[in-house]
Amino acid sequence: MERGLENLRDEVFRRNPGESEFHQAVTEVFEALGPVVSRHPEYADAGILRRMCEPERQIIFRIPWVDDAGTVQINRGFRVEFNSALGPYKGGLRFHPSVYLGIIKFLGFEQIFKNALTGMPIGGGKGGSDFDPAGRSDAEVMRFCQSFMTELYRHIGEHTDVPAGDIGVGAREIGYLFGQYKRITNRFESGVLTGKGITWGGSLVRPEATGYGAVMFADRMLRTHGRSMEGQRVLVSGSGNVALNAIAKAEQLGAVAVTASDSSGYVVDEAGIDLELLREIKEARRGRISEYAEQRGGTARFVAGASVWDVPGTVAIPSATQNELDENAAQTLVKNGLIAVAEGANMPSTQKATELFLQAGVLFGPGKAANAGGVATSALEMQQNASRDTWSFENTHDRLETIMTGVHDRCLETADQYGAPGNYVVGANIAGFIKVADAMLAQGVV
Ligand code: NDP
Ligand code: 2IT
Repeated sequence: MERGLENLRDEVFRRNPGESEFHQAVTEVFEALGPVVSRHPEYADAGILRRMCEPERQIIFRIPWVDDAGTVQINRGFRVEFNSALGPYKGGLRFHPSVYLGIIKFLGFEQIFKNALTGMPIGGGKGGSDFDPAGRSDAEVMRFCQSFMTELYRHIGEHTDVPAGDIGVGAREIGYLFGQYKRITNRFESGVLTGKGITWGGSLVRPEATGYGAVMFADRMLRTHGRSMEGQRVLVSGSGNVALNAIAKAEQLGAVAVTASDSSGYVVDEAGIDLELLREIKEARRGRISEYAEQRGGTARFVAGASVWDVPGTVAIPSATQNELDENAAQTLVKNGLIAVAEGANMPSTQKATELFLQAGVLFGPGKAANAGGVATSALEMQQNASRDTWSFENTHDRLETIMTGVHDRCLETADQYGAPGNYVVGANIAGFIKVADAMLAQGVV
């Protein structure tokens, strides 16, 4: 790493002790920026990167609520408004027991560059809570969401900060959050949240967009090498929003997706995942992945507590969570003939795993590029809300495809310009950084 960047990274580590995921996300960006700082001293002079690493605003709050047994529960809520150089803060909310400030800051930091890469007018932010929705009734989830929004509403708005979903936050939660926002403010302000239901301001294709986009990105990468998704054997991790829709798009493009997972283990289905069955179990019933193997019979088996990356495949779409794919897993995948990775999740590959993929010549699409289809379609939802319009599935899908192609090409061109041909990690980080940096330069020291 370049000397000035190393000093700055150390300063960021000192100012944000114990936030290992945030440190990891910052390190990845800094590793890529060497050629930029030497070519553009004006960025350092204006303190651009130092300002980028310090969120514009961080909100931490208490969320009291009463469970079905009548017991008072206390959770902690977060919203980190990281950077508004390109537009209102934009990024999801995560409800998971592992959430603390370091997770929200890593996600918010990634979001700045991801959102810039989409070409849409959106800044970067992220939020969430250590609330665990697993095993909670709908009524408990509703009371929790209402309490969460009772604080959050004063910080957000269609021109200020626009949250959406992430792990543990889907259509149900966005509905309860929107209802409470509307009640408190007495405004039907559709553009304040994205991922809404289709009859009250949501966009077609938003539910599918992240998984679809990640597979489109993989297809684009493969095409630069005269291949495509057709005929690929695809490994998907997770079985939530991103994973299910990655499996769907892989199948549409003529690939066979053979795996899915959750925190209890994975299933492998040699005949290809039966998406209808998996959706019924995971979406309709909020069940566990093991039930898939029980109900599918013959071709499928469930492996408890093991890594999905032990299964051989040619394309991997990690779609569960951060650091789910480590160096050992990467080694196994390469040995088994992997040719491409498109990260559906945020930072699913450890730094060592990423290096190993790049050294082995695996086509590697980092999350901030490959999973940008979700937030990009959120921006399309905001456009529809602002114009009080609703677009057809086909039109919105075409827009998503054009955006993903644009993200892909921008990464490749930038990697070329900065002496790292074919390296999407370098391309994504530099392209995202420059767009935000130039806007910050123009807007002065704020
Ligand atoms: P969901 O809550 O719908 O699904 C999450 C899936 O990942 C579940 O199968 C869950 O299993 C698994 N998972 C979560 N945490 C862990 C863990 N610590 N260990 C093992 N498995 C885990 O979330 P999404 O599909 O929306 O999000 C998945 C990833 O994609 C996240 O990294 C998110 O940040 C990223 N992402 C999401 C976008 C979106 O639009 N939703 C956009 C861009 C990125 P279990 O149920 O057992 O916990
Ligand atoms: O990580 C992400 O990009 C998301 N969870 C989606 C954010 C959004 O605002 O749609």
